[in-house]
Formats: sequence, structure tokens, C-alpha cells
Amino acid sequence: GNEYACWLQYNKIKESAWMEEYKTWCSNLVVVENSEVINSAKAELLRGISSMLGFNPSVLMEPQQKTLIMLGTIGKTDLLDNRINKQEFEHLNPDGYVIKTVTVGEHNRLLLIGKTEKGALYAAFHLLRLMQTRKHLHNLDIIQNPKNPLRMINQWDNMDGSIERGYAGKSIFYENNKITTRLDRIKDYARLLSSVGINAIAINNVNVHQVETKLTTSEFLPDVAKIADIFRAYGIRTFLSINYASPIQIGNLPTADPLEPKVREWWRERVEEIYRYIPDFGGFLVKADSEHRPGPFTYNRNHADGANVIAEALNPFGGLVIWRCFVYNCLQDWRDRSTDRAKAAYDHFKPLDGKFLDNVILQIKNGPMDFQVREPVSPLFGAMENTNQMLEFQITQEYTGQQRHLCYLVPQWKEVLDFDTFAKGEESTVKRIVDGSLFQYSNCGITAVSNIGNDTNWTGHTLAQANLYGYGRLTWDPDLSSEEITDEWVRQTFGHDPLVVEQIGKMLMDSWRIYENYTSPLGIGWMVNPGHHYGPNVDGYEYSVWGTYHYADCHGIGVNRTVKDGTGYTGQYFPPNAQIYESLESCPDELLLFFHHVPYTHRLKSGKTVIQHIYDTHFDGVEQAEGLKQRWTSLKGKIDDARYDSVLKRLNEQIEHAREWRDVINTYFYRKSGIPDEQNRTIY
Ligand code: BDP
Repeated sequence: GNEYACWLQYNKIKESAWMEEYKTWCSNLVVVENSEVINSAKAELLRGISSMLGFNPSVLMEPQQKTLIMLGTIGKTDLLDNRINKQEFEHLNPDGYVIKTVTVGEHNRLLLIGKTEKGALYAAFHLLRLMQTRKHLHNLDIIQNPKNPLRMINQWDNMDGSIERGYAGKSIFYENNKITTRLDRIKDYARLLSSVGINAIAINNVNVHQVETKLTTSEFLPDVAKIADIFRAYGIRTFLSINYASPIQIGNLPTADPLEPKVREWWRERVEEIYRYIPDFGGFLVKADSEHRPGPFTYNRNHADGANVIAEALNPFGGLVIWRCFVYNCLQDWRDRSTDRAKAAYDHFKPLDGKFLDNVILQIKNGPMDFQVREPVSPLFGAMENTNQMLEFQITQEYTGQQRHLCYLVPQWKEVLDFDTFAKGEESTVKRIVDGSLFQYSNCGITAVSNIGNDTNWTGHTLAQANLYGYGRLTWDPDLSSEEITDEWVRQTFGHDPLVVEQIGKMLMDSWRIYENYTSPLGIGWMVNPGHHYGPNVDGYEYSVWGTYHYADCHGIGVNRTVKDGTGYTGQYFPPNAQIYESLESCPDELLLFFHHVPYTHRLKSGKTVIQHIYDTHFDGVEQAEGLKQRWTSLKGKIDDARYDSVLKRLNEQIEHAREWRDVINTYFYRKSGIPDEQNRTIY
């Protein structure tokens, strides 16, 4: 069905001019190479073309016809090499490719040529995207090179079939503490991921329980290998999340101390066995000393000691250790105002710069707290010149409406990627740090927590498919604009009706701001129900151990994170960011309460007081949520019923919950401050 296909709809082309043009090119396909990845590319081309054009192209070993497509890799056959300037490939990464239409005399060739076979696969998907978005094929001259070496997905799937922070059904990987036998769905997931350039995946939750600890053993490795086989055919390397206490839990050792020789030996043996099953195994993702997970701290070792012992074991096989920096005290005393959770990652990791082996990468969440609707960028980016870094986003909408609310995150991610850290002067943007160009990291990139489950539409909210799509596209090229990505996605997913393209585009582009408007204001975050994190609860986390406070009282609100008289967090940034955030005058409105504690009557740059801003955004936010529904209902009849109805249902739910947010937040602040709304709207 349409819901299941996501952006790989390959709908029959009805416009005859396009049909004619594409038919000319796509009737014949020359593929001489024969490998798993090339076969995936070929299969996808056949599937897409036959579905869009209604016939099966002939697959040939030799270019006999006048006009045809040729697919392959550079340097493998004269057939391709003779038609293209090989120098064009010299500067490409292994995953790069060239798409070109060349005409020699009577002959027209559309060349899809990868630097490696993965590049050829991406080129095939690119061609299908061109067709789905109705682009001409006769004058193509495209060179594509992914900016990030690692373009990764983290599944937070548990083997009992549940998904931590999953809002789209159960796991497609596991059921009943076993790996699923329904491998078809995993293959379709691989197609979706590879179509947007994803090349790595960690297939189990970072919180590794008893049973998942055994994924690294022969009890489960044969089945893990089956999953890795599927992903490999789509250019994706498989990783496992591991439990740092594995040597104790499955190795029967008395300790997991990284400096203990027996522990070192144990990891070596474990890794050797894994590579016997999965020769191109990616490596391990590790959440250690974080939220009650075991780690090197137990043995008074630091994170570099902790990561390096595993990295040593993986190194001979080209494997990586991806070590998460989400390390903070989750048992904090809320009465202690000197501890600031936002500072934790920097404080833990910055002193270890240069101490990690080269096949270790530090994985850093985009913000210093935890995937809130708005946070500043983590000050750790750029602060470790001699340590590989990668960026972690959350596609799953834990704090952004849990796929019941529409919240398109591409604009948020763009802001993070474009943020200038000034780590090495101007233009030290986050995207240039994690793509490796600023400090010449070779192991780096972007990762994100997936938003899919076994719901028919994968993502619960059908429009949340756009987040997965947009994420992948940004990992390939962070310089793409939100608008370009959105337009591509809508056209591929819903077709080309101008009203559909315009309205859904607007819905997506406005949705993050709308969600922010009716939820927590001005960068303060966290006003959610503890535990499941859905719906408003202003003081839910205020007197708890998690380090997530807003300090609202009858006078004001916000966290003073200044160096002058606050927690000192602003000092973790490079100048001029440190000064910009430190000063009340220059701190941007949208992050004001993240950095400063101010009275409700404090005037924002917008000219409004903080309290009036809170009221206004919450009233506006609900109206805007209602506006989303109006846009959607204007498309009735232009979208298939299944998708139309399911999205409408979610939008109704969103409106209802937006009202709840508005009323709870406004009432809370009215009662705390005693200051009435200038417009006298209803506050309870
Ligand atoms: C938090 C989630 C929790 C994750 C944790 C993490 O609430 O479920 O385990 O992040 O990233 O956002 O490790």
C-alpha cells in the first residue's frame, strides 16, 4: 500500500510527455557486473521502472540499443571506463558516484557509475528519485559525494519486541526474545535507508538488557549475520550495542575492568568470533556509565581506558567503537544548585581529548540535555580537536509529540548543523566538525535514533516518514536546504498536485515552531510527564533527581547558567558564543530561559514580556495546530483515503493535546505570576 511504500512509491506515471521521455531511456539497461550490491541496484531499477512505466526493461550485457542506461563501477570494465573521464572519480569518496547522459553519434547513454558498487547503488536510487520528482534525463551531469563518512541509524529495539521510545508499533527485528524470521520487512527497511544514503545501523537498544548481551555470542550470531547479510546488500554495515559488563555477564569473569588482562583477552575473543560470522561487522555502540548502565567508572577507570580496550580488539578487523557522551548524574540532589546536568558531557570528556584510539568515535547528542524541542548546541562539538566526534539526533519524537503530533525536525537539524562553534575561528560549523573536514577526522559522521516500528506506515504518523527521509538526506549532504528536502519528499510520497505539494510543504515547515509554541517556552524544556514524556506536566521533573529544572517561582523563571553568578555552563563555549549566551542582552530569545533566570516582566528582543510571550505563543500554537488540520482537509480527494484518514486522526489528536498544553502552561504561569493576559483570553 501507499503507506508502506513511504517515499519509494514508484506510482504509474500518467503524464504522457514524461512517460515518453522516460520510456526512451529506460527500455534497456546494461549491467555487466555481478555482485550483491550491484544486484540490489539492478533490482531496484527494475522495480521502480516497471512500476512507474508499466513495462520491464530489457537487461543486457552489451550496449546494442540506441538509447539505454548503463549501471556499474568505475575501473571494472572498458564498457563504462571508455565513456567517461576517469579523473572525475579521483576526488570522490568510496560512496560517491557520477550520473551523466552522453551522446556519441547515434548513441545516447545514461551512465550510473559508482566509485565503488555502493556508489552505483546510490546512483540507481538517485535516478529513480529524478524520475519520481519529474526531472529531465537528457542533460544530466551529476557528481555526488557524501559529506559524512558515517551516515548511521540507531535502533532502540529490545529483543522482547518492544522499542524504547518507539511510537510506531513493535520491533521489526525481534519478537519473543529472538530475531525475527520475517526478513522481508528488514529488506524493505534496508531499501528505504539506502535510498537516502544511510550506510550503518546499530540494531539493538543502547540500553542492553540480559538477553541482548548475548547478541554477541554464538547463540544469536547466526541470526545477527542474517540481518547483516540483508543490510550488506544495500551498502549498510551492521553494529551492535553492547553491555559494558559483558565480560562478567556472559564471560564469567569477576570483573569488567578494562585494564585487567583477562578482560582484554575476553573482548579479543568475542570480537574474533563476531567477525567469523560477519566479516564486515561495523563495531560496537556503547552507553557506559550512563543512566545506571555499567561502565569503566566502577573500576575507577576513565572513558578512554573504557573505550580503548574494546577498540584494540576491533582494530585488526576495521571495526569501530562508538562511545556515547550522554554521561551525567541521574541521581542528582535537586536542592544542589551547583550541579548542572548541561555541563556534564563536556566535563567528563573534554579532559580526555587525544586519549582515545583512532577507531573510537565519541557520539554526542545535538544538545547538552536530551533532545528537547529547543536546546543550544552541545559545547562539546569542536572542543576535542584530537578526538573523533559524531553527532546524534533523535528522529523518534520522544519529546516532540511522539508521532501523534506533527513535528518535522529537518529545520531543527539544519540549525544544529549550521551552528558555528568558532572552535577554529569562523566557519567552524558543527557540520564541518562531524564530517571530518575541520580537524581531519576520518572516523566521524552523523547518527540518529530511528522512528520506525512495525506499523504499516512504519512511523505511526504518516507525515513522520518525512523525518526519516530528511535525516538521511542531510547525512548525505548537510548543505541541502529544508525546502529542497521537503519538496522532494512530498512529491515522491504524495505526487505532484500543486496544492498537495504546497500545503503539505507548509505543514511540515511550520510544524516544529508550532509544537514549540504550545509546549515549553524559550528553551526551558522538560515540562512533560515524567517517564513516558508525553503531555504537559510543568513541575513533573522539578523536584526530582534528573537534573532538569526550570526554577519557576512567583517572581520569574529560567536557569542561570552564566559564568558570572550561575552554573558557569556558558564558559564551555568558544568565544564569541560564550559571551553571546552569557549576556542577557545578546542571548537569543528562543534560548533565554536555558541560560538565564529572569522576572516574568523581562522584555524580550521581540518587545514582549516573558509572561506575555508565554501566553501569546500558547494561544497562537493551538490556532496554528488547528491551521494544520485546515490545510490537510483542503486536500481531501487528492490523497488516498487510508493516508488521508490516518493523518486526519492524528491532527485531531494533536489539536486536543495542544489545548491541554496551552491550558496547563498558561494557567500555571498565571497562577505563579499573578500577571493577567493583556488580551484577557481565558486562562483557568
Ligand atoms: C533519553 C531516553 C532514554 C534513553 C536515553 C539515552 O529517555 O530512554 O535511554 O535518552 O539516550 O532520552 O541513552
